[in-house]
Amino acid sequence: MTRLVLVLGDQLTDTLSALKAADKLTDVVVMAEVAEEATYVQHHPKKIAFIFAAMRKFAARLREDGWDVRYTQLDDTENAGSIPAELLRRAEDTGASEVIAAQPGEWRLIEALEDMPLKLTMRPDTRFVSTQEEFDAWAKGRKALRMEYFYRDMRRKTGLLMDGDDPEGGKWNYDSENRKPAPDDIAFSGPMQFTPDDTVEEVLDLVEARFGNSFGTLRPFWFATDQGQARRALAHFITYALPRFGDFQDAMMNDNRFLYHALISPYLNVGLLDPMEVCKAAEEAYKDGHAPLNAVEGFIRQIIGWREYVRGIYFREGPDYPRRNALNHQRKLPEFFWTGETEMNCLSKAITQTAEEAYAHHIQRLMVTGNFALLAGINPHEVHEWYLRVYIDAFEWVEAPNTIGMSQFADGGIIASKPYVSSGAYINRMSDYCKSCRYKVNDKTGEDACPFNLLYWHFLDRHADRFSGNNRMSQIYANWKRMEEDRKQTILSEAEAFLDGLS
Ligand code: FAD
Ligand code: DLZ
Ligand code: SF4
Repeated sequence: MTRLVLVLGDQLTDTLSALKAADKLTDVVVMAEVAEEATYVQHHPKKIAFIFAAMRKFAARLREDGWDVRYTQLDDTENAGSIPAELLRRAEDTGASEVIAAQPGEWRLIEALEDMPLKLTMRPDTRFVSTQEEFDAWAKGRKALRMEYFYRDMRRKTGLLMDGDDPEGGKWNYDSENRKPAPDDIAFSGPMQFTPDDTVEEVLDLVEARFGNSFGTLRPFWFATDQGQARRALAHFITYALPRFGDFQDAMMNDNRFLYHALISPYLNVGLLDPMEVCKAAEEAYKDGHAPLNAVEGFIRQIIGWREYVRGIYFREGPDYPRRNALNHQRKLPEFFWTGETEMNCLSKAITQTAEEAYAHHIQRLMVTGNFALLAGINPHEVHEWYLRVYIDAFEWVEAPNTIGMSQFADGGIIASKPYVSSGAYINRMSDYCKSCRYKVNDKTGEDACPFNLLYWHFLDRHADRFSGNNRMSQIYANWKRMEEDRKQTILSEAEAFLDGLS
């Protein structure tokens, strides 16, 4: 009896558990470009183009491999508009009554599949280092779910950078060596870029016609869209950027959008690269003496540490996680998040880059846009939707814990032991943004004061009940307490005036 094998736009992997459980001779693969997935948030056009192009190429690859693939393009007249509706249509065509799927990366879609009037076999998504059972067992009974301890277990499990039972070099974590400020120039020309082939061009035309008015520019489009290209992009990063990845991991520059970052998150997240393949390539570079330990450990930690950890949190916490708002922040997202038109240079640069590239690196996301949204008290759900829309690598399982948890403290401290907030001083230390800003980063009050300086104290003051008892924040609160009352009032009233101006 024919069964339907669902392959979603972020499940483009030969070894997908759904494909492994199916029979090439009798089962039918279903892939569909559907309006519901393309519009549940108004994605960046580059993200839609990337996914559709990669889906079309993967479907061709499956066909070459002997699979019967029923592929629906967005403009097909029979397109039923959603994944469940497409499955029902294909079930009618083929007489199938059973669907095999690998677990989707979003509760919304898991629930939609479970509601279908077809028998569903949902297999775990095995494209990760850790299983959910492993993560839940690790988390059970712990007072605090700190990533660092989970990461050490993943190092032991994978054997990556291990010297017997001990971490390579004697330390688990070399983060303290990875905080160098922006250098004068960067000796890396950026990620490998690919000229669109016919498949990509066709998709770009479709996306331009259907989603051309969404936030963000579609062209130029240079992302890898198949496994071969993604592997070349990875090799390019390992050769030319990994050796300095660690040193400048947290730096930001006006005139360099990528620094030494890998830009492989879209490829990992849709399944064109495998996390262990990536980490082994990095480990190899260390063993060959090509890249230093601080760079390779830092890079591997992001993938087997943070990436796996946030996924574990997303599925452990449940479908309500993106709706959490522990700090009761209610302000609307300022309009400049959609235009980049603000005199705050750091925000203008990060947002303009996001519109043009569908990419910003971690510190831009966390300490510029995220920091501002948290300090200004923006509703975290609006912040979450913004991140889910604008980045090419954004899928809820990875985006929501980073935004709701790490960046906005809206989960009440499950991920972050203290809020990631800073004044302008941090941005000034790690970037050259402040040099060309209309505001003065050293001014704490007055017309030219950097808004981050004002909002920083405003945030701490309005959340003193929650955070003043936090050991890691006691020094900051002591400084605030010591400040003269007049000065405090000036800071708070100037911050209020700035916030009023936002709406
Ligand atoms: P590199 O800096 O070169 O790092 C290498 C790889 O490590 C990345 O490709 C990524 O797979 C992994 N990684 C690094 N940090 C994280 C992290 N915190 N969580 C998970 N994986 C990580 N990442 C996404 O993949 N999708 C998202 O939607 C996403 N949303 C984010 C939202 C916020 C508010 C913040 C603060 C971070 C978010 N991140 C997200 C994490 C991180 O910013 C991106 O993974 C990273 O910028 C991707 O670029 P890169 O490949 O150049 O990364
Ligand atoms: C993000 C996305 C988009 C834009 N379009 C599609 C699509 O048309 N068909 C599809 O199968 N998947 C798409 N995706 C990816 C899904 O939204 C993703 O599988 C879920 O959000 C779960 O991670
Ligand atoms: Fe950003 Fe303030 Fe620096 Fe301007 S002065 S770039 S607003 S941190």
